[in-house]
Amino acid sequence: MTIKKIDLNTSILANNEIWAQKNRELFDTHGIFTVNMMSSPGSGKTTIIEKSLEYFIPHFKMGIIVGDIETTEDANRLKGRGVPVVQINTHGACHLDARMISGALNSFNLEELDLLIVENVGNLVCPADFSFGEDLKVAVLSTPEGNDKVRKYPDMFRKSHAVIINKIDLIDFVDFNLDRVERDLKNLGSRAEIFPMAASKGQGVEAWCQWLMSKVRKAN
Ligand SMILES: Nc1nc2c(ncn2[C@@H]2O[C@H](COP(=O)(O)OP(=O)(O)OP(=O)(O)O)[C@@H](O)[C@H]2O)c(=O)[nH]1
Ligand SMILES: [Mg+2]
Repeated sequence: MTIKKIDLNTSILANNEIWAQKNRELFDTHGIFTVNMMSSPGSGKTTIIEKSLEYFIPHFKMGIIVGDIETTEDANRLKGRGVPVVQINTHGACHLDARMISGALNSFNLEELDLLIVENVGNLVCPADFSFGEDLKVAVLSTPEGNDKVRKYPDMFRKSHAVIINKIDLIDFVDFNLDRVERDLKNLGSRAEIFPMAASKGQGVEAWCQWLMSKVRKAN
């Protein structure tokens, strides 16, 4: 009997790419701009989305998908603002994949969407590998996580079009050096826009929102 060896990683990613392509076609057909927001657990993704809504809502018909292993806590925080929110629970998986997003899209009226923000599961590794057909990847790094993360988890940062440095209000209390992080990003060949932010205080939120809104407008 011959033994067939399957490269599981390659085959999983190739399958994800097929679903991502299907999503991409849907996004293009309906003119939907999509953002994949990624970070470690607790860096501030949901807070950033909460605070960004006031800037986006007057300009775009928005939708939000939030990914977590369990609970609907993030969706509960985001609902009630007139924006449809869908919570995906992965029940153990450490990232969202394109097929999950495809399933969640059934809960939206795609004709009614210009901007879809996806908050990925908190994890600095796997979400970077699983695109869902998005236009932009955004990485969030918060100051208490330490300034070695770009060097230790390069893939997510290398692939991201923007990096939000959140919890900048805590920078004097933690060992974090913004210049070092900017240098590390350059060393990776990153050309990401960098947005220092204190999302919970609303600081730096407008600059990031203006940047994203210009990207959405350029794409249309
Ligand atoms: N000091 C400070 N705290 C913040 C800031 N932004 C968010 N937080 C707090 O950080 C904690 C985590 O924020 P979340 O927005 O839930 O983080 P998240 O990335 O969505 O977390 P997961 O969905 O679990 O991965 C909350 O207690 C926030 O209030 C900030 O700029 N400064
Ligand atoms: Mg969250």
